[in-house]
Amino acid sequence: MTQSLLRSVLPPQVLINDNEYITLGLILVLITLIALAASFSFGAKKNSKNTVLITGLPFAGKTVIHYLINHDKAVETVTSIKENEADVVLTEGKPSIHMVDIPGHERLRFKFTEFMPIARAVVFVVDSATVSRQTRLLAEYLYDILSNKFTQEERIPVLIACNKTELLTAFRKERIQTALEVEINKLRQTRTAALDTQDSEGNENVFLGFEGKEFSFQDLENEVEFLECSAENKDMEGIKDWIASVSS
Ligand SMILES: Nc1nc2c(ncn2[C@@H]2O[C@H](COP(=O)(O)OP(=O)(O)O)[C@@H](O)[C@H]2O)c(=O)[nH]1
Ligand SMILES: [Mg+2]
Repeated sequence: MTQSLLRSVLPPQVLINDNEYITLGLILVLITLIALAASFSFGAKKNSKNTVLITGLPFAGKTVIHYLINHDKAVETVTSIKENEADVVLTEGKPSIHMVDIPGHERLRFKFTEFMPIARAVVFVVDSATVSRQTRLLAEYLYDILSNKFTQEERIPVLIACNKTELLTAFRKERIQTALEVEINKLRQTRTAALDTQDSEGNENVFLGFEGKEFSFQDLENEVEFLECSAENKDMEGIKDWIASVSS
């Protein structure tokens, strides 16, 4: 059966030693080698993931931060409906980093999930002056990022950039951290109590932190760091250093 099939598809000149079995064997070896080579190059690609996502609620300052890092100048911004992307070399002689500014509008927020497979790190920008009014929304968005399959499996580091610190009404990062921990602690109960164990994006509903213990960012397996910055004062060194440190 195999013999006649091979003979019918292959011209006689291709048959090695005029033997279908040797020919078939060699074809299989060749396919295996190609598959191995492909999986190796895929592995290399995975290790060299260089995309950093800039996420956060609308008006947090994502687009200004994106432009400051990529062009060293502030820009007038409009409510973004599409993600801005750019490549930037943060450390001389090091490979460039691909930065994506994900729009924070409710309808578009889940865009970040499309980029998670290629994400090296996530920067979550917070407006330090409006935290008390947005704690719930912030915690919900952050919960989605932290419980994302890729964040969990690949321990993607997350920087919480507390922006607009030059405003007198801005909360310090410690206060923002505590407010978010308290809110995520509440969210954990409702999310895991839901009968449906999958969210709208098909991600498993994950319990963040340890059961029976108040939620703390320290209990997560991936690194979560808090940092203060002000795009208004063009103070971006902390964010740049953090991105460079998790990308090398
Ligand atoms: N006071 C102050 N305003 C800022 C700062 N960063 C951004 N903004 C302003 O916040 C608004 C929203 O910024 P934008 O980058 O468009 O936010 P996005 O929606 O997260 O992309 C704009 O008016 C910015 O000028 C900051 O550090 N301090
Ligand atoms: Mg924007």
